[in-house]
Amino acid sequence: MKKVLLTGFEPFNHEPINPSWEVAKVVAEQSENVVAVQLPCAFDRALTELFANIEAIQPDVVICIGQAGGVANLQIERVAINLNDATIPDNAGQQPIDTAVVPNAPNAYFATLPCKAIVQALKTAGIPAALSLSAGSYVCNHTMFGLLDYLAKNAPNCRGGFIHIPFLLEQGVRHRNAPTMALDTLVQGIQIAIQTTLTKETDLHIADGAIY
Ligand code: PCA
Repeated sequence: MKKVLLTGFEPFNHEPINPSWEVAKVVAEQSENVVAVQLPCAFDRALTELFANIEAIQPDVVICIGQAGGVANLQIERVAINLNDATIPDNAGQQPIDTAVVPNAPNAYFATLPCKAIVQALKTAGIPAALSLSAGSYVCNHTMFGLLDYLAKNAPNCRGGFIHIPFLLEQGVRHRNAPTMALDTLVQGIQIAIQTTLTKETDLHIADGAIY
């Protein structure tokens, strides 16, 4: 059975919860091949803890999840860039500006998940989803870039990527007019992303009639 490492982040920026961790926990509880790990929202430790868990668990797939307050879809990230440019400090007080995630590494990596097939599967299930071409330049992009660089150099058969998710319903009470999504929908969405990854080695294309 293929092993999946699913990560979520601790809360940041004055939020009491982070939906990415709430979702990762439940998905792992419900599937025997999924291990959930909480990452700190901190530039340095997010990657050291991610790499230690990849070494311990030896997963076939790594999917990291993060909160993107203000989005209305599950955003399947296609690209990570080699740039840290934080507009707020992380939970350790670090605020890197215009630095590299990994010095002397490529400028960008593409996710190795079947991103378009995931979007199509989510939309078919009635869950709002979109491809995204930027994971930002904060801790999530940092984590995605570090993950893809690590996998390219150390575990080329392991596939990896990142999914940004909206606020949970309960966070909406603190953010007037911000889109929110129910926990059950997000859990189902991440389960679909995992299943699609495990069943599709290659991605879909518009020529296959894909909807994305
Ligand atoms: N979202 C932040 C970092 C942690 C999280 O859940 C981001 O989008 O960079």
